[in-house]
Amino acid sequence: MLLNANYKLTYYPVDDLEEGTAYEFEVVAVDESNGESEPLAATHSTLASYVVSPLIADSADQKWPDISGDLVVWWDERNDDGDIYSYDLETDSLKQITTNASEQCKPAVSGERIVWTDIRNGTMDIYMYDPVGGEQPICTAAGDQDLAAIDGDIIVWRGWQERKLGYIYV
Ligand SMILES: [Ca+2]
Ligand SMILES: [Ca+2]
Repeated sequence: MLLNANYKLTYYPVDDLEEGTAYEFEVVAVDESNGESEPLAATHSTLASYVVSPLIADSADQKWPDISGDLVVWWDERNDDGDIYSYDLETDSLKQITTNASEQCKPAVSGERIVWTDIRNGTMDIYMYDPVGGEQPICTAAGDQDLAAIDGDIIVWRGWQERKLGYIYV
């Protein structure tokens, strides 16, 4: 996806989808450079038709999903204040990523690497899981760090105390 100063990425929540119903989704670029929202006709791209079906139907709360390839991750409250779970769409396998009793939340995934916000140490920190190295801390600095995102070998997050963004190469 190409983004520059004139464009921004916006997510529109989709409500009231009915299970078993097929929906078509469309990607539309909007030019707001003149203060108006004008769809750019040449950039319309219709995606495949999708049928809505639940991925996880557990009685506890699940939210903050993210996806990379076949791997879906989310925050899951079935055990404590929050754990990170993953679901591999190719192998149909559910996996509990974190087991710590405090809250892990707001996960993001890139490839097989999963990052999240973790409060096990008393402030918000950034942790990561990958199948080779297992669970490891990425940033446990004083103050709060959250909103981690990952793309390949680069992780970024928000540092509240530092009032700036942090990053690390893994
Ligand atoms: Ca937990
Ligand atoms: Ca911290």
